[in-house]
Amino acid sequence: MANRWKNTLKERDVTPESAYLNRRQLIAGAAAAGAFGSIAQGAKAEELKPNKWDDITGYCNYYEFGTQKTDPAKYAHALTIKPWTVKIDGMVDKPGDYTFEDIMAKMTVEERIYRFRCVEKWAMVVPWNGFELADLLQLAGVQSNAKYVAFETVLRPEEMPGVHTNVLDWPYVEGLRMDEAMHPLTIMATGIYGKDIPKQNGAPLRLVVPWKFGFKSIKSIVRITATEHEPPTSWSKAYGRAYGFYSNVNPERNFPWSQESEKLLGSGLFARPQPTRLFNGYDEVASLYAGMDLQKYY
Ligand SMILES: Nc1nc2c(c(=O)[nH]1)N[C@H]1C(S)=C(S)[C@@H](COP(=O)(O)O)O[C@H]1N2
Ligand SMILES: [Mo]
Repeated sequence: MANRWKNTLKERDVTPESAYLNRRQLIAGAAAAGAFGSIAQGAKAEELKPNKWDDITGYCNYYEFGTQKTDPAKYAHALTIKPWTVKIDGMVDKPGDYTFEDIMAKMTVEERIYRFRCVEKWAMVVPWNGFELADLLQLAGVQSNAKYVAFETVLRPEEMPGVHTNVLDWPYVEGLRMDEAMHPLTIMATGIYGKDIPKQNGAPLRLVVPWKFGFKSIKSIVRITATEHEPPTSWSKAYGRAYGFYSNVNPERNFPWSQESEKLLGSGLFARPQPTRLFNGYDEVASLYAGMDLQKYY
């Protein structure tokens, strides 16, 4: 739906070519100007060549539709996404059921080309369309003493063949610390390549946090709760020793397996793995974790 909305803009439209091509200048410039934080793109734009549509939409993790990579593309068509409402509650001044249309009428959709890294060691580059989560939280009047944000995926057993197994506790839940949620790199994606986001990728709206392992980027969100306490997350409930609340991309993580390298999707069976980068290359988030032991807070 992304491009149907009149306030849709592309990064290219608002950013001079030279700035678009240079992340560091862009971020530094944005900080200096104090105004253009929303166009910050992160991780070396000049190197980012998006993966093909078929790779992005055909190789998915969405366990509600099955655990095979091709299951979501096969079964997610059954998901009803109209009408869609997101309940925003907890520590907000304007709690309520927000329809997808209400939200989209108020948000500015941009294109964000981001690296995306799954804990399974595959990576891809996705041209998302979406809006900053911070804008939605502000729309709901998030209160200044809220410390975390919790998210929940829709749960519809009649439409989701995978939820009849207990591979995870349903519904799928995730969470962010408030400063992570408010960071300009954190978006709610509603499209890919300028088209509506496919159901297998989390239609009609899903979180994208490019510096964290992919499982933090929760799909098909129906509830967002501002809270004082760190919320439970599906993968830490399932296997907390491996998958903690933070789950920042980190080449030094070595449990349950080494995260030292990754392989770009579509690069071919015999392509060489490439080194994993701390925070998936989005160095600008490092300050969020200053003084934290990333081995302890994994
Ligand atoms: N609700 C829900 N969200 C989810 C998942 C899931 O199984 N259910 N899988 C996660 C994992 S492990 C990854 S890697 C990404 C995959 O997103 P993609 O299929 O769009 O590439 O979605 C994440 N969000
Ligand atoms: Mo993942």
